[in-house]
Amino acid sequence: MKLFSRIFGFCVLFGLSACASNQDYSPLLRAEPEIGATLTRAPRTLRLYYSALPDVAQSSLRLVGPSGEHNLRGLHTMAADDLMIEIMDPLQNGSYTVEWTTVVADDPSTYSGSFEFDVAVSDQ
Ligand SMILES: [Cu+2]
Repeated sequence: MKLFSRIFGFCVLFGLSACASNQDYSPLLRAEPEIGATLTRAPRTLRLYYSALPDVAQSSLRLVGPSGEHNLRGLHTMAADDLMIEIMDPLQNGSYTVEWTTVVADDPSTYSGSFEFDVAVSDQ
């Protein structure tokens, strides 16, 4: 709510339409795999940590790699302000993009974003 009132104040000052299309705030704090990391072992799960507890029912994750979109299963929270999901098919070497959408705590906004990591397993 503190954040909401700050954004609201900003909107009143600079105009609602400009503010609505220019939302720089992201509740994503960090992730496993780490944002921008190069991994020498392929990950089996994705875990994203937010500034408050995500609503799983209003959240989604996608993982897109060199061979397209991967199958993910069982989106849940470990109740540590996180979202977690299992990667069903093995990841080959290459660059991967995680796309996320979520709603956190009692903040009415839907947030989304993406980040990348690389897989570089030496025996592949
Ligand atoms: Cu879990």
